[in-house]
Amino acid sequence: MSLRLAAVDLGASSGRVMVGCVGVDRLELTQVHRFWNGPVRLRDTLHWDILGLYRETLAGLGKAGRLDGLGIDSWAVDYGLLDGEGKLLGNPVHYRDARTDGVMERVLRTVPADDLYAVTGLQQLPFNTIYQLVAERSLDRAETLLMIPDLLAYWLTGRLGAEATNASTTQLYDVRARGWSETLARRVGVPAGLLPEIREAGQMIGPLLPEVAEETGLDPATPVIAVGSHDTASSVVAVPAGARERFAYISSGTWSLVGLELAEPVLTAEAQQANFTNEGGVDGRIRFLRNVMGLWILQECLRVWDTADLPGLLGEAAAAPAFGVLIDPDDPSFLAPGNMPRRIEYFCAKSGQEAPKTKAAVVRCVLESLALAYRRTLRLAQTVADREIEVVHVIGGGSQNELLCQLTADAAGLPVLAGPVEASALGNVLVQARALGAPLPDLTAMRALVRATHELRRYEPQGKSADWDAAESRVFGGSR
Ligand code: LFR
Repeated sequence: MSLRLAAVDLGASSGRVMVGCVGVDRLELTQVHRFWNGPVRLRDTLHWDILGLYRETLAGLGKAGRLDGLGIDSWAVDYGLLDGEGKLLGNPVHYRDARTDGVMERVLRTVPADDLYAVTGLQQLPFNTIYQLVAERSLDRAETLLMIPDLLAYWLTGRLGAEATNASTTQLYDVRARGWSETLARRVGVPAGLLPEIREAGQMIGPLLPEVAEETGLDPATPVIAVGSHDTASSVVAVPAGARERFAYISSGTWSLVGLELAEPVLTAEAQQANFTNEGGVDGRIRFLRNVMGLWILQECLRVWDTADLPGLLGEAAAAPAFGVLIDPDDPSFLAPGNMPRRIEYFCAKSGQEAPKTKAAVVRCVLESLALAYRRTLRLAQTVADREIEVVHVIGGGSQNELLCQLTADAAGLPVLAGPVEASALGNVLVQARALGAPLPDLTAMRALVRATHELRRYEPQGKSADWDAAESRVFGGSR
């Protein structure tokens, strides 16, 4: 028996509808529709184009053919607000928007960081939902908050709910009690009634609304299934790790999410100081990780240079001298969209380095700096969670970047296993398949299926660890 399942995966630059066929020894994905998903700047605000995405989702589902189920995942922290009649109050705002500038600092004056961490275990990022809500203008008219995948699921089914992995990224979710923290919500002025009931990945959301079935040509009984609706949670499902492997992962795309999978959150002062997050994973696992700025800096460079020739630039970057200019990719100046080559120049000026002179040198600088940030984060994860790492799985689009994978292995001093590329869509369909009765009892079985059906590429560490030590103290000094 083989199941046909659609994964709607809304990523940073594009959204896709993929059809997955899942059966015994079978896990195949086909992309049936791809569409643009960049932010829309309207006057001073960066928005989601949510209605356009809904339309494209329907168009993709219309091309999918017969389906046994469908699931939706997207990046975390962003949401839409509904009024009492279930109508959307404006276009959702993109997390890279400037409305949260300075908000985190303001909130922390009344709700101490220690209190927030003790309850939520979340890393401090200025765009966490909690800070977006404090900056929100429509809050007093809102009745319900829906994270983006839950909003689309609501439009497809009419059912409200909050999928747990994505809810866990809001900084309003109690990581140990596994539910909303109404106390925290109240402390920051968010009415607790705004937060809908939690649902777990694997739960049925509901069948399609008649108008959706009509527009897509799908059977109205097709179930929409809750998956790890935070894209990173779905990606981590598809880490092709063996049952007893002591692994770390880097979910590598626009962001690089670097960390470990744990059974329990680590809420120690050390974890908080290192700004590690304890996000909720599928099957109650904890994604103990840190956000590293990721390929975003490179993507923005390509946009500003108006070039699509990444392969050419990577070839030149591979041949460029090692350990030239280095940046801290997590410097806040790299967060908002903009002219990254110029921002790298500013960073260099600030840190007493000569700016890179060619595009290839910029690419080398970005990739080497990312590898350095991975090294530091992996080592911290290992110490703070007291776990040994023997292999690093790199999944997602960045697993295709051979230079970055090799630099990662070199910097970490560990073997890197690269692939699969389409990790979030794979994790999405795997969780659906299990919900529909496929013999995939646990994450180990799902991962074994990914491993059996996808080719992985192995990178062995090369070069001298001392060079990376020197580079690390050059960029980060003795600090964390
Ligand atoms: C990756 C991701 C990260 C999250 C960031 C913002 O796509 O979901 O996990 O921290 O985007 O939502």
